[in-house]
Amino acid sequence: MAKLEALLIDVDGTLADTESEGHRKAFNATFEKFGLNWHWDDVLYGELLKVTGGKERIRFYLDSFDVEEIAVPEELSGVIDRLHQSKTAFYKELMAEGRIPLRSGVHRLLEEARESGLRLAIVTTTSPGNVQALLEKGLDRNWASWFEVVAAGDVVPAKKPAPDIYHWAMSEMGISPDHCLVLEDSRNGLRAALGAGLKSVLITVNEYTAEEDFSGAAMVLDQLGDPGNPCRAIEGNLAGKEWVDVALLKALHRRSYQG
Ligand code: XBP
Ligand code: MG
Repeated sequence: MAKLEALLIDVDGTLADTESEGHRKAFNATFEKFGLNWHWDDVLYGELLKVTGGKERIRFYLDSFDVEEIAVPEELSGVIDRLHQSKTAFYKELMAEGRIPLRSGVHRLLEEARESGLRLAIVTTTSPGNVQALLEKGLDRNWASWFEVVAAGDVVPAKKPAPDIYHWAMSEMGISPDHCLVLEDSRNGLRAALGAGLKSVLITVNEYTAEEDFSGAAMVLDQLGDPGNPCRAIEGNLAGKEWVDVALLKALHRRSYQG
């Protein structure tokens, strides 16, 4: 039976609740800067989050809602790219203010995982610069040394729920799915992981994903938890545990691959 060797970790919604107060605000600041009468409120943004990738999300919005044409078809990609570059700049400014902390248990579990010798990788749809902006505040300036691989954004042609980004990360690490456990927050992330042959996926839901279908996940929790701030099992049995630690991850991984 394969041993747990690596954690493959999603970013937005998993490491931190970045979507509403981070990405969504950065998109709205960009629309205002470009003089567009678009505004993504929380409810609309929850719908738009069904599409991963900021550029893809803008195009989905254009295709799905009756909004003013912003460019002729042959120029649309270039305009979307410029909007997204501006959005990413705004997002980095918001992250630099350090107002979006890591979710409960994230820092503790990552430290424990490193100390126990587990290999760590970031596997995210967001842009690489956004990972740095979040983690140099949330962890420390040496945040990159915590992770063997940072698989992010456009490094693959198809974003989650496509499995590409998980395949890419495992290929870079030279590791097979049965030695890995995934931390995710969304059905898109779960589908991407399962599609890449990763059978051990721990979900921590958030405001946008709490009602999604997580069939196939090893366990679904409200958060990773900390001593004094217990997590709650939505699907699965914590057997009295009040926070996620490496021992629990190893038990989940064993159960996922016991067959
Ligand atoms: C979440 C996403 C990203 C962010 C926006 O990624 O889908 O698109 O919403 O970031 P994950 P960008 O949950 O995989 O971390 O605008 O840089 O795409
Ligand atoms: Mg996510």
